[in-house]
Amino acid sequence: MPLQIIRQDITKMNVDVIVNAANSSLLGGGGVDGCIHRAAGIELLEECKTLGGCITGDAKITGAYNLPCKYVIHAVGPRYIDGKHDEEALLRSCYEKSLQLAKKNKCESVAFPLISSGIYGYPKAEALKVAIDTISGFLLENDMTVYIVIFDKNAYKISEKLFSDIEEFIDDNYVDEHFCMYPESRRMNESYYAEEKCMSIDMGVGSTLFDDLEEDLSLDEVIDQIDESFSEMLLRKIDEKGIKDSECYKKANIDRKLFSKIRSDVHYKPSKPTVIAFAIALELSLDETRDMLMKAGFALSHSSKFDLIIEYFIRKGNYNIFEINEALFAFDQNLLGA
Ligand code: AR6
Repeated sequence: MPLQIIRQDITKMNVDVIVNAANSSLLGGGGVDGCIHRAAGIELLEECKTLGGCITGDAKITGAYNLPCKYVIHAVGPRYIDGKHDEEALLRSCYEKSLQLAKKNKCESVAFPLISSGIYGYPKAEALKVAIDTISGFLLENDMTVYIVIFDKNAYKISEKLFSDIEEFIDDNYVDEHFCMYPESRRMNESYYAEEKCMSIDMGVGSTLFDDLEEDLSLDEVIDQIDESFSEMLLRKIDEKGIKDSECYKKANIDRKLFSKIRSDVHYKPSKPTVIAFAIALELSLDETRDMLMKAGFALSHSSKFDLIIEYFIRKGNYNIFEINEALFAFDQNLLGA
């Protein structure tokens, strides 16, 4: 998955390069800067002393010494004043300059902390948005695996409004499902039957699918009637939407190698998050998404928070995979992508 949000101590990341949220002296400090210098050892400070500092919004690269990565990029984020002092542009510039430096040094994987969101006071949700926007823009043009490392999960939240909307949607639908478990209430709830019918088609386990097959066919003949596979459906949808393969897998946050595998193997068995990632990239409706999931043997269920969050976004017509991943992360769910 090209962009991942994870919870980790950045000094433990096994990537080509980690990014430090430094200050313009580049001579160390508190927060993640302190952690990185402590873990790297004194040689890092010695090298930093030779760099002559760095201006806000810019970045410089050094070796990584005792850290498991190969390099450290020291980016200097802005101090947050009131949002009217170029803070956003300077923060974007930190990510852009760092990614360009990583690319120039042939790094294939990079881990970022949420620059400026600690001692420098940038509101965490906004800092995360800037990080996601800038990195995903870069990934549309470049192949790289980028991690946003969130140290203290409780310290950041997606917007309160989005969080409570999703929570409400989950609550309402969990309640429906629970309510419908009892026969008397099932009779009162017609929408449940609509859903249940749909689910049995989705799962491919009800009688519905097999009703279409003639009873006197041999097993070979039945197997000959095999439906379009997941891979075939994906390629067909890409053609129908008139988009390029690369546009599709990048929007799906799926890397090129995995996409090539799927393209070349008509019977490729994807994971559920991979199918959903493609459904989101192709902006499929809920029915089309269910159809694509069924091709890979999956369904969308109201008994799963993950599924409900996906359904929430599709119903809202919001197909921004990075925003969906932010929400999944906030609700402790697996993220979309490979
Ligand atoms: N791994 C990942 N993220 C971390 C870690 C860690 N080990 N430790 C902290 N964070 P900050 P800034 C998160 O304050 O706001 C220094 O003194 C932290 O939760 O490190 O850019 C420099 O020398 C927060 O979300 O950096 C500068 O003077 C994020 O990293 C100044 O602080 C950034 O917090 C820079 O302030």
